[in-house]
Amino acid sequence: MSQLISPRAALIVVDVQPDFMPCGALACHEGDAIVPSIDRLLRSRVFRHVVATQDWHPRGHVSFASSHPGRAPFEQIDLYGQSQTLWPDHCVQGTPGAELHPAIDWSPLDAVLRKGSDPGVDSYSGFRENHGPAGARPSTGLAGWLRERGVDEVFVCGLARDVCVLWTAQDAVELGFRAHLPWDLSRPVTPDTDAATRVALLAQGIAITEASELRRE
Ligand code: VGL
Ligand code: ZN
Repeated sequence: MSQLISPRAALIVVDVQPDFMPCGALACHEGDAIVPSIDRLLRSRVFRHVVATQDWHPRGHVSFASSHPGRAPFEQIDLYGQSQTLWPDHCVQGTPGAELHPAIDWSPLDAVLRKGSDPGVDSYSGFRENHGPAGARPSTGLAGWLRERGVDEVFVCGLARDVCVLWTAQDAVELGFRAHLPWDLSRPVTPDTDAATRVALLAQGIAITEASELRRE
């Protein structure tokens, strides 16, 4: 099956950064496997609009276990009345692990959206921060940026499939975009979440596709 990509569709490449590679600070299972395919997809110019997100935390970020004495990575804490996973220190602003992956030619990118830079709030989704002062999650501005360019449909790939890719695709749908997730262009932090991720995506009408199906209209 082949999927024709409309000029109103955008590719969102989420957090393809060295710290999410298998030897990185917050390793994704087989995270390096998607790097050549994403490079090929960008070179193919199948998408008229391409955005990358970049996880970009200050030192001492609230999501780091090291910021909570006595806590270990992958534990959960209560933060603003919601559960927050604590992570190893990762994607610290200005460090090599936080760069956009150097093995990808990023020149087709139209924009890079940095997220997670508020010291006290995590931001998994490219569209909205995880928590807001009065409940509502503050926008990053990405939805407006896409809409002003006429985009009505997004394809979300990158890392991690069970965290930032999932949250970005879910927010896309909630904010009125049609959303697709090319499965082979993402990898999870925790592989045994894959079945639950598929269920969550399909329940929200997010189409699961494969990179080989993407063709220019
Ligand atoms: C991510 C955990 C913490 C991701 C970012 O990119 O999926 N996961 N920060
Ligand atoms: Zn992060």
